[in-house]
Amino acid sequence: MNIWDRENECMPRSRLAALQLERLRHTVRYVYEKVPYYKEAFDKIGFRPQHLQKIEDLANLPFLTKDDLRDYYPFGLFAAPRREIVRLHASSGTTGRPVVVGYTRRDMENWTELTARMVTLAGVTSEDTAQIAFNYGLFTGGFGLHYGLERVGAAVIPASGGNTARQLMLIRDFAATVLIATPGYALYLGEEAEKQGIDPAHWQLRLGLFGSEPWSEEMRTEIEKRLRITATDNYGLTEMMGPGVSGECHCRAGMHIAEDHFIVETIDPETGSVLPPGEEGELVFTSLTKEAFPVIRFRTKDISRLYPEPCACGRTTARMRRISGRTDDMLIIRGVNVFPSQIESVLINSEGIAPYYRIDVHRRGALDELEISVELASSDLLEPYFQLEELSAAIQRNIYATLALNAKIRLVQPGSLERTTGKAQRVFDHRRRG
Ligand code: DLL
Repeated sequence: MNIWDRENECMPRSRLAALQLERLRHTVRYVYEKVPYYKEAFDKIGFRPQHLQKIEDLANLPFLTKDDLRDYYPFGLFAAPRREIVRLHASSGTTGRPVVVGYTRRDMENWTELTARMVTLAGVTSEDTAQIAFNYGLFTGGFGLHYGLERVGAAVIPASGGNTARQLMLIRDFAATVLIATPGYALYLGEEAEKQGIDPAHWQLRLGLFGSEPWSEEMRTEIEKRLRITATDNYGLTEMMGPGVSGECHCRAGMHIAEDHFIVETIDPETGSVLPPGEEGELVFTSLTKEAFPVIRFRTKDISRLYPEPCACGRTTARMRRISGRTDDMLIIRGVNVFPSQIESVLINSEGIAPYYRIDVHRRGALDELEISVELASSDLLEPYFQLEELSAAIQRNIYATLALNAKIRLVQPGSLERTTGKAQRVFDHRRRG
């Protein structure tokens, strides 16, 4: 088994903790000196960098939120001067200003190392040909993975996002062995291949590295079946650098976090208090080595849980469970907390429907209404009415069994729900204003 950086990925946890503390103390001093936002925030609570004596002291520091980042658009939180910045990226953001992040030369070097580590975790080697179907641009996915894959020695196909017919052609003609995409787009590629009568069994493709949006275990099985590959999960976010923050190894028992570069806490999203390891909560990240855009206690809104115990692969870095949803994706419907991923799991397990759906929530009078649009797998089913009735009743029963909620099920024609090449939007909450 290939480990990219044995020294840093397999060190005893006591040594890792010492390294984290040393780097954290440096980072706290660094931001206090270089970024007025942090100086002000620390001064407000009477905190001085020398007060940080142990890692747990981090819990005394204030959180950084996405709104804070937007307030300092574009460069207000940068710690390095312009002449040291060699790259800028930004997260698109669905509303308002994007979040802009910068990288020094050393940040770029670390990012490359961490994405190289992450693709090695998933099983990529210099023998592979890797097709990147993420957008190359301000989004971190394309460029981020590009450099890591190159460092590992894989042959990179920078296909970028979109143009599905060309993606399929490249996979076949350039004999790609690894596909890098969002899980939703990977599924769509499988669907298109089938439509065009292409059998992925004739491809060389063996491995997928998917991330950037939430997906379920059931979705993984579906992608593996359609594309005839092993599908792995990896996680990252622009604020922390992009992809390369964590990824699955061949054990596929959670994503290994690059803990020598980041400290992750899980907090109760309601109260903000730190939870013991193993409990589900919102992930909060602190960077330990970043120069241009260091970040202390960034609230991700992503829900997961940490596993600090060593993995069967030999790495000692803690793992995080797949993201079950985001705090801002969680719907409260008639008092019941609903994550779209729970609905996805039910749908993908149902026979006769395709793994595409759309969730709409309306308020009718005082009552919330949950409507789920689901695509039929094939148009053959459009014929017998009683079969459709039965199918939607079965889905409704299964949703009820999982969520204790009655949902209205709308069966729609194959191919009628929107496909995206990037991150998918599947939830539309019409109760929200603005
Ligand atoms: O999506 C970085 C990335 C690119 C990760 C390519 C992996 C692969 P942002 O656009 O800033 O950055 O979006 C970050 O996407 O807070 C999560 O909500 C979500 N996300 C990212 N990876 C996963 C994943 C990139 N594996 C936001 N599972 C994060 C679930 C994910 N959600």
